Amino acid sequence: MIIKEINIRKMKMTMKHPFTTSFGTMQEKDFLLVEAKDELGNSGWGESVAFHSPWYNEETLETNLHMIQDFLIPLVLGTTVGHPDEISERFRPIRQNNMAKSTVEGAIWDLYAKRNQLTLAEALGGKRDKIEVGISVGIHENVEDLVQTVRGFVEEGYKRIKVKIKPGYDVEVMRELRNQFPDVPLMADANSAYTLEDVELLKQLDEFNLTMIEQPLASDDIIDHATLQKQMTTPVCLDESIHSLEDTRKALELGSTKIINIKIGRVGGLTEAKKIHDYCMEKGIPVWCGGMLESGIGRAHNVALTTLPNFVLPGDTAGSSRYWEEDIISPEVVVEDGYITVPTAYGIGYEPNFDAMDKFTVEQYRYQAAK
Ligand code: OSB
Ligand code: MG
Repeated sequence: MIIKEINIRKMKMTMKHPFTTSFGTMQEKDFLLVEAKDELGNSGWGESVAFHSPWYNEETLETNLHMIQDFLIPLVLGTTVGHPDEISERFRPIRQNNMAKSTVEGAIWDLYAKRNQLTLAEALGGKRDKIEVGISVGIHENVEDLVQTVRGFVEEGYKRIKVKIKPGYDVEVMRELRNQFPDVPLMADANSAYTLEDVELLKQLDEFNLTMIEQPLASDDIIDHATLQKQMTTPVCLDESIHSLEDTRKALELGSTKIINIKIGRVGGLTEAKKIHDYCMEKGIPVWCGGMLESGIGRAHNVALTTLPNFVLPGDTAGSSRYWEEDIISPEVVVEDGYITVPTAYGIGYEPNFDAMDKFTVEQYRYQAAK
């Protein structure tokens, strides 16, 4: 297929509820969408998961826009693509900027699947027709409010509850949740809020039978996590520290992690995500799909990826209505009894809802291949 046109939309949406992590609170969601079109008029969509400011990783919406416009589009526009796996190879000379790369690559995966009359899940080799869903719960003002929020999600049927923790809001919070919900799969995500000085504190979490603790230590660390894992029985799961298959291999060799959170954007796209999945499967390491508070476009990519067989733990892929009054896809992503039914329409399987999309679009850019 020939990449004939690329469109970028800068989006501004407001989440239904503020979301608080150890870094701060977010409610405005500014992000990019990329649409890629082929010579037959097929169209594929990708979403950048970079945030407005660089608290999760170094990328932002604006650095992504720069990378996409000035470096990535010139590598694909007007060229022939046989298979989307070629894209990450083509982007290899450009260092890092994984979320920017993933946006363009994701649009081309969707385009490829549609052109070949496959669902994105099928194009990736996924087999499941429904996926298990967990939910990530932000830091609350007080534990009573948190318990109430969690109770609501447990009653809705979410298969696993993840709560954000930070120093001063950790052991007692998890103790109370475990008391209230003795049988619910629970986990904690620190978003890098601790150091090895906190080992004694973190070890206290072992009592609560957590499925895992996610990224307790520095966002660029795989050494200290190995030291920590040796002293804790709760499995450590890496999120921020993993950018590639190579990072995964090294972290597993060091014993820094027992579970991997795969985020498509963080690892530079679906091709790399699938490589990490396959490697972990070979090594007997479970993986799950993380979330970045995506709109429906990014969410649809997450759903498709989760159909691969080693996604054996519920992901942070909650339904559209958890985040948005109105999502930008039709139908929206719906969770029923803790499951999302994988769509059967070609590509990402959900149509862009242009009325909604236009409402939330603040800038648009169009690039067409020279004839
Ligand atoms: O660490 O997994 C994370 C949200 C924003 C940035 C980082 C993270 C998160 C979440 C929420 O935990 C995941 C979601 O619901 O999309
Ligand atoms: Mg995380």
